[in-house]
Parts: sequence; C-alpha cells; structure tokens
Amino acid sequence: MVGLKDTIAAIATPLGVGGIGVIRVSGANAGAIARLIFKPSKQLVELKSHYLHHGDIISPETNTILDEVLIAFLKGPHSFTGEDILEIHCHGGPLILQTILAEVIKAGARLAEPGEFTKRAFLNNRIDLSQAEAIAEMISAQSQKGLNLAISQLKGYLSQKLKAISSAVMDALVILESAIDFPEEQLTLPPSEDIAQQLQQLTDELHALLATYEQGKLYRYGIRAVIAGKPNVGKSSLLNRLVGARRAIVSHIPGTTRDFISETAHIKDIPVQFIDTAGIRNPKSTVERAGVELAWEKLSAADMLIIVLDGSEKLTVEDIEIIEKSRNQKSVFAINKTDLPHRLEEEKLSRLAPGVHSLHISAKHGEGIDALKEALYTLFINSPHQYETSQVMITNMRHKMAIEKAVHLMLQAKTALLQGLSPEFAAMDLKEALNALGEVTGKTIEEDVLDKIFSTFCIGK
Ligand SMILES: Nc1nc2c(ncn2[C@@H]2O[C@H](COP(=O)(O)OP(=O)(O)O)[C@@H](O)[C@H]2O)c(=O)[nH]1
Ligand SMILES: [Mg+2]
Repeated sequence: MVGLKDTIAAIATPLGVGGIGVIRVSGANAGAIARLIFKPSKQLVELKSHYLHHGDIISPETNTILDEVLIAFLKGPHSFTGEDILEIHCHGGPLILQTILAEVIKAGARLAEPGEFTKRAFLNNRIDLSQAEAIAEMISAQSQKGLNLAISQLKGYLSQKLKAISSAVMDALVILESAIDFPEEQLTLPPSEDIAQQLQQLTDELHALLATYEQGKLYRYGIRAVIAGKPNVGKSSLLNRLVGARRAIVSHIPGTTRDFISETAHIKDIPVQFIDTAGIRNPKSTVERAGVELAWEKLSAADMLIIVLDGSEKLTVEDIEIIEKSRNQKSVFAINKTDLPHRLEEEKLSRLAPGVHSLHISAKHGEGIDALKEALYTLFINSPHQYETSQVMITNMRHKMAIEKAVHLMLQAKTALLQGLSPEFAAMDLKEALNALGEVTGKTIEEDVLDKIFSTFCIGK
C-alpha cells in the first residue's frame, strides 16, 4: 500500500488546452509547497484558508515565473480529502500544467495514484465508499438519468437506507445475543417468531432495492444492441438512421461491412450502443469470413438484437439461420424496405419466432424508426417496473452482490429461528449479514477490494 502520510499531487483537469487547468495537492506538505513556489501579488502574512489568492508560480531555484495563477488553500479537516489541500488554478496548457506539477513534486509531493484523492476522502471518513463510487459514476455518466442517480448516491441516500436497515438488524442481533448470554431471562424477550417476522420485513425492503438494479444498470452501463441480418438487407442504413449520422457505408454491393461499426445514441434516457455487423452469409473470402465470425460473436454478446429482414424478398436460409440461432435473446424484427412491394412471408416468420415483435421500416426513407426505438425501449423497460429517479436505485454490481449476500444470510437466520434452533445460529448469520451490508458503504471492506475500486478512477480524482 502506498503511504497515506505522503503529500500527493496531480493534474485534476483533462490534459488538453483550456482556459484554466487545476493542479491538486493533498497532504501535510501542501502549505509548505505553496509557500515555496507561490509568490503572492499582495504581501501575504499567512495563507488564509478557503480563500483564493492571486500571484505567480515560480521555480524557487532560478526564481523564474512559470505562470500567473490563483491558488486556494483548504486547511484540513475541512477539505475534500480531510487533509490540507492546495489547488493551483493556472492557465490550461498541457506544458504549463506539467511544468508546475514537476515543481510541486520537487517541492515535496509525489504523483498521486489513480483515485487516491477520493480514497483519502474515504479513509479519512469524509465520504463512505458508495459515495466515493458515486463520484466516479457521475464523471462517467452517459445519460441525464444516470447522472441523477449518481448524485443521489453521492448525497448518501443509498447509505442512509442501508444504515437504517443495518441498525434494525443490529437490534435483532442484540436481542438474540442477550438470549444467548442470559437464557433464563428469555421470557421477557420477544419470541423468535417476532424476530423472524421482522427479518422478513427487512429482507422485503432489501428485495425491493435489489429489484431496481435491472433498470438502474441500464442507466449506468446502457444497452448493447446488435444490428444483425444477411447482407444487403439495410443494416448499415438502419444504423445511420438510429444514430442520426452517416456512420456506416451503405452500398448495394453485398459484403461491404466487414468489420463492425459501433455508435452510441440515446433512446429516451438510456444510452444504447448500436453495433452494425457484417452481413451473415456463407463467406466469399477469408476477410469476409472473419467479419462473419465477428458478427456471430457480437450477436451472442448483445443485450438485444435488431434482426433486419428485407421485406421485398422471401425469407432465405440465411434469415432462418439467424432467427433460429437468436431464439434465446431479446430481439425485434425490423422488416425493411417497406417502400418496395412486399414479399416476406410474415406468417412463416411468426411461426419461426413466436412472440417476437415485428416492425415495418424503411431505413432508406426513415419510416418506422421512432416506432422501432419505442419497441427497443419497451424490451427493457416494462411499465410495471418504472422507478422514480428520486427513489434510491442500485446501479452498481458490487452493491447488488453485497445486498444479495445479506438477504441470503438474513433469511437463513429467520429459518433457524423458526426451526427453534439455538439463537447462536441466527446471531452468527446476522453478524455476517451486517458485514455484507457494511461492504456497500465500506465499513467492512478488504484492503484489496478497496485498491481495486480506486484503481478504476482516473489520476487527479
Ligand atoms: N428501397 C430501399 N432500399 C434500401 C432500404 N434500406 C437500405 N436499402 C438499400 O439496400 C442496399 C443495402 O443497404 P445497406 O444498408 O448497405 O445494407 P447492409 O448490407 O445490410 O448493411 C443499399 O443499396 C441501400 O440503399 C430501404 O428502406 N428501401
Ligand atoms: Mg452493411
């Protein structure tokens, strides 16, 4: 593990050209570094905390001016990390930022690891782990709803909810433990059935929370939709329509798309990555073979398939192969080229894939595209499970797994109580359940898991 005592520094803004760029420094040396490399425009008696100060960054060795800046000094513990923080707001050129950073490091800091500022905020109890993760989610949010969910997590709504449940589990545990320690007083304690019933209620609440994950993850990770079909049915034309740009080459020559092309667009609030693939048929060349193999690969890894069929032709063996191999996946049929005379046998199609929704479109003329998007949306968001974004939702796989573990242990405790087993068994399960719930907020978490979480952050965060 890297030293928590070190003073760390990093460029906090993206590396590129901008009006300003920010270098962030955190740790005990932050103030000393400021005094060494910052020359205030007005005589500073002390570096007043939580104020912006105007002046120059200098290289103390040569006394040359590196940039004219504003700095903020935030005395710990009233800062993001809980430590002394120095923020240098300089001009936003990569070379300026690099030069000042090098000076900061010379003056007594080391380069921060990815996520290290946020990790310190967590270790110094400024935020809990789910809030730390929310920061990363906010930064990478791909939709407004995903962003709203991350903000609600940052505000600690999920943590509060889990804390309330944990504290109720703790109450049950205390009762069980006193039953273990003072068995003769059992009569004055609530009977096992009462505790079992309470555990059931608490797990119901957790189940309701878990049920939000299916939808929550869509807002966070989005959906991967593969556009599949034999050559020349209009897949690339459809991709261009769906993403509203000429992204893929459209050509009457079958086998034009060889690699795959991917582009993200939103359907309502869900980010959807549309992937256009090579037309599936018996390949005519090795390059095409590779494309077709890749297409099958993409197909099986998709969250959903848009199977494009040419409505002006009868179904072919290639169409049927694709339909049959996609039976177990969420899919819709996009019957294309409705501007041409209709020849596709729709009854045969519905016999081949009963229950799969068919939509008539013309990718070339843009007809039926909105209805297709609506159909794709309802494949994932079915109305009985609409959640308000203001409601606490789970969007993180790690949280989901920890809560599932807690539910399992709580139900196991409940069964043990109802079977009249010694309260020690239930108590043991509840202790473990509390640990599992504590993993979400990071109250009980292994060092290596922590490292893994923070290593996915960017440097300077
Ligand atoms: N008439 C008609 N032609 C279309 C339509 N969509 C695509 N095409 C044509 O079909 C051919 C193949 O289209 P393309 O998008 O490259 O198909 P892909 O091979 O499945 O990617 C091109 O000549 C397109 O202009 C449509 O809705 N109506
Ligand atoms: Mg194509």
